[in-house]
Amino acid sequence: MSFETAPRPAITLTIAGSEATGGAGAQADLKTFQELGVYGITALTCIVSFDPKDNWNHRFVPVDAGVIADQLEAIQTCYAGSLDTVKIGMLGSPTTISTVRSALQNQDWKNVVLDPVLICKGQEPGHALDTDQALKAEILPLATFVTPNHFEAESLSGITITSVEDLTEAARIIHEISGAAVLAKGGVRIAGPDAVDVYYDGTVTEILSAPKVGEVAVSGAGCSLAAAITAELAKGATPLEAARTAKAFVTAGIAARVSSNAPFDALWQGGARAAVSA
Ligand code: PXL
Repeated sequence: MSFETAPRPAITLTIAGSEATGGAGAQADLKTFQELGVYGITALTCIVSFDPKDNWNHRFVPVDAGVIADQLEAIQTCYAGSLDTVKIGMLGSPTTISTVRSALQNQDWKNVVLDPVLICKGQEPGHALDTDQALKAEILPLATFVTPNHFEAESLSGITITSVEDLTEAARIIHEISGAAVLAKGGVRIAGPDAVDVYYDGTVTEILSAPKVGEVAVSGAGCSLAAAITAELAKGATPLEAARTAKAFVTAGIAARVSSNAPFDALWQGGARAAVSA
């Protein structure tokens, strides 16, 4: 076996939280990166442990800002010159947001994919308005691609979304605010047989649609979608190609979802592989 001939994988960083049960967060990102053939790296921002004694609500512990800065220093020094693509997931506090912003500004990036996690399932809307404001002010302007879900698209655009037309308008508004390519996700939240997402990059509008698999959101779908976009961009895909590939990856992962003793299923990143080899 020759080790020299193996092509070097694209180096891809996720700045994200740990979700202990493995469905969402950094775990979902790394599994997605591995499935799509990029070399995954993580800087952990927080640890989320669902509470089975409290309706599976989130217990959230931030990682100390200095420790986040240390991780990013190690990563950015280790891969200086070869790391140009980053995904940003749950940050969770204004302190974490400014720490991450400083590190992002230490280098140039080709792709900054922001999954604007404003709220986790089970949290009350408005729980962390200061965090939401900081994310919009400090991280959104650095993003080249942003993937808001229904709630986040309403929050970022300021409009109410009940139809695909509304979702398209929200994608346009979020593009105007950020300058980024936008994939606004309707998921199961817009009525109808299909899970519809809208892509908009300032020029192209594309409706990405796949039949809904059940009516309940699956844990890890948003993280995996943004991670798949990140992996594809790191490999050189255009934003639209990345969005299409990611939608197919997530649709297959939802079809192959994993159930547990929690009241929600988790996406299985191996679903797309199983679909190809079946
Ligand atoms: O799905 C959003 C999300 C992102 N990151 C972490 C999470 C969650 C939701 O549970 O726990 C760490």
